[in-house]
Amino acid sequence: MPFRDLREFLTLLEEKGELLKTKKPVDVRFEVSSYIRKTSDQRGPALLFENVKNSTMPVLGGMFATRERAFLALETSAQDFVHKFQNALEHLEPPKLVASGPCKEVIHTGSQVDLTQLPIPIFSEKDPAPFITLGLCISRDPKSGGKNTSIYRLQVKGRKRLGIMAQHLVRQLIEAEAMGKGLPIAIAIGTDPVLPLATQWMAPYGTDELALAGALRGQGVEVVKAETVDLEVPATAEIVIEGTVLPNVRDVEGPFGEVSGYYTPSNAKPLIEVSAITHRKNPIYQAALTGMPTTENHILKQLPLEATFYWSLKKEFPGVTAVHFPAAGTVGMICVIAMKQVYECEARNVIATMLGSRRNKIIIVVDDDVDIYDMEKVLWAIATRTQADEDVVIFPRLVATAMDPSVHKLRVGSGLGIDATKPFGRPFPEIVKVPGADTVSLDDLKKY
Ligand SMILES: Cc1cc2nc3c(=O)[nH]c(=O)nc-3n(C[C@H](O)[C@H](O)[C@H](O)COP(=O)(O)O)c2cc1C
Ligand SMILES: [Mn+2]
Repeated sequence: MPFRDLREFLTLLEEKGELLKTKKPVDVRFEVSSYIRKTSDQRGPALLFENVKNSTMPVLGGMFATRERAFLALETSAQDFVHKFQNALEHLEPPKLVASGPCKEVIHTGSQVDLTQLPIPIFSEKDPAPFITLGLCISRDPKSGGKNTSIYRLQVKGRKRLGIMAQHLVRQLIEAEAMGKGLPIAIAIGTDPVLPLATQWMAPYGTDELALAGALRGQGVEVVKAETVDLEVPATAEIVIEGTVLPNVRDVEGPFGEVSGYYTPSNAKPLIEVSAITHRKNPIYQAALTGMPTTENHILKQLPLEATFYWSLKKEFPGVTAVHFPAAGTVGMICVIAMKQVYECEARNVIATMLGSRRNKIIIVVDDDVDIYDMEKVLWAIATRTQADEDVVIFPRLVATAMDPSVHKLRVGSGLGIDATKPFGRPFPEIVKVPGADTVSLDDLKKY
């Protein structure tokens, strides 16, 4: 059964010891983020702050900070999640319009609209303002009507103003501007946990990410009409912010502590004028930390990205058994691939294919006997199975990610491939094994 809302998922997390509720008074300026930082670094529980200074709303943070919690959200496992994504892609399930929902229990419009009433954290030292970091931004192409749902950071700029740094939504905005209009937007915060994960699928422009969410949950996402814009929003969201991205306005946004582990500089970005805030009774504000890996921002991206590349590589190279984008590589700058080589040099073809994609900075290919989710084992494979003169490939001058601070020119970088598979077709030493180590448990010893 899919989760109806965020609250059902929190109940599950609590049962599993994966949620820590606290009444410690906390400040939204750095204090909430300091605890999310701590639990992320310790792979600790999600945190629910029930006593936030100057606010009646609790703040949730760190919910997606571990892969295990993301698997719980998707009701899947480390073995099955790639299949779950593929199956969902083949059976998209559009949202279902319903008459009303809990997100309408309280409605603020006009002069009642005040973003500063929400307990939005200031996360990192150089962030100039509070940022909404887990808002699902829903919008529509003004020409085709095609919907888009994605997570974009939103900088609070006053009671009714938000800055936005967006991708697909900007294409829609440019269409709207050409028609002399603004772009209506609705931002859902605190939803069924499948929704944020679904938005991280690298869907082609024009694909409704909410339909993928519906397929992943096995039931269309229930949506209700927004109050002040012609859009539909998830019915069980904790909080919904409605507004318009203003046409032909760009305003300074940032800096912001980003997924690269560095601040990205301030820049001119679009501006949202907020027209309504609706919420459930006693709403929970959901925050997500972004910054030095690992954060929930990294985990949210990781699973959809791994599933996407697993299937695209698998088509060409059936020997590929797993794809991992480690958080340390910011989920994009390092990709580790496990495979059973069928032909000599096949790992190098995989490297060449990956260097031709947009995730092309450092590609490491290992044999399928290496646990690619354990970077110690990956380093061991590099140490013991590569010779630099034969197994390293450097490809100069490729499109780089905008998040790479080491480039000389923005978005121009180079690619590195490391073939850390064993020499093909030659005898190679056997791996040392301790009989029984896979099956014993230290709990056996506690019984005596
Ligand atoms: C917590 C979080 C925050 C994000 N913030 C931004 C952002 O501010 N701007 C952006 O362009 N992408 C951001 N992303 C990445 C996009 O959500 C992601 O690339 C998405 O697939 C893009 O969707 P789109 O292609 O529909 O634009 C963020 C992702 C997460 C998980
Ligand atoms: Mn999109």
